[in-house]
Amino acid sequence: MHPPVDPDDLTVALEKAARLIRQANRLAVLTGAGISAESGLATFRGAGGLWEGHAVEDVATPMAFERDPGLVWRFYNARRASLRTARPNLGHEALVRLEERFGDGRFALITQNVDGLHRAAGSRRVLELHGSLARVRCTGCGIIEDRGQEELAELPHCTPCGALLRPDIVWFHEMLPHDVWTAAADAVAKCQCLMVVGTSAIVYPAAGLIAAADFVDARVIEVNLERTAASQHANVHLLGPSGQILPRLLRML
Ligand code: BV8
Ligand code: ZN
Repeated sequence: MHPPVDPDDLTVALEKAARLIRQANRLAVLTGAGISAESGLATFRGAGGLWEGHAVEDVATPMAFERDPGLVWRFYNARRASLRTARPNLGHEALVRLEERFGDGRFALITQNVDGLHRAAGSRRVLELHGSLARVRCTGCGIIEDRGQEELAELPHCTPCGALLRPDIVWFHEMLPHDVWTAAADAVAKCQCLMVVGTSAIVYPAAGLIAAADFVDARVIEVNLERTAASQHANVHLLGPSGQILPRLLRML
């Protein structure tokens, strides 16, 4: 159970967070699986980090795909299927309003999530550090296709070249897409405020963006149900579900 939150403490913290955001010329936001929890999507550590008894870190790797592509595709096809009923929640929508408020060039939405819900909510520019469940990549010719929510075969193959397709997702032990990572690191280096929403801040290099914000003296706001590895860098901790916290914070700006 989460510690009871004193409503007065939360109001004070929200007022401080709203002040930090108003004072920022550039705002960056880093999201994790927690922002999609209220859309009904499982988080990674929430289920003890397990899927069908497998640690995610053991399924989401190139070695697992090499060893048993059918198991890995079962994992991803199950998550693709859960997207068909998932809708963006009020937390995603609040970040769309925030992007509109700051305008291009002064706002960066960086996500570790692969569920596409930020784009579905209407966020115009989303830096997807870990790829996307909607996209597949050919292990032969390298072609990348957006297959949306289409149901894929158990072992999907490339039409042009016949090779096995893989999810266009960054697995553990894999490098993040260079252009996306560079844009994210640059946005954090230039921001005056970083809001960290719904992440346990365990996975690197994404989690490293939080210390990087601290390093450039940006103010850090954390939105989470509990304290995390990010909390040591946070100037303000907004304890509660992001689907409730973010719309309330937006109304105070
Ligand atoms: C790299 C795609 C190096 C997959 C993901 C040992 C061995 C091997 C590697 C490593 C190692 N030690 C460290 C590493 C590096 C490794 C890593 O960081 N491992 C971790 C586990 C320690 N990182 C990598 O491997 C990265 N690559 O390092 O390459 C390299 C170097 C040179 C040359 C070649 C390679 C690649 C990392 C990317 C992995 N892919 N995703 C998929 O999705 O299937 S990461 C995966 O975890 C997801 O993207 C997810 O987003 C991410 C982080 O998890 P969170 O989003 O934080 O989710 P979590 O469940 O943990 O937390 C949810 C939070 O929300 C909680 O705090 C909860 O309280 C909160 N919450 C819940 N509900 C709500 C809420 N908050 C608010 N409101 C709510 N309603
Ligand atoms: Zn191909």
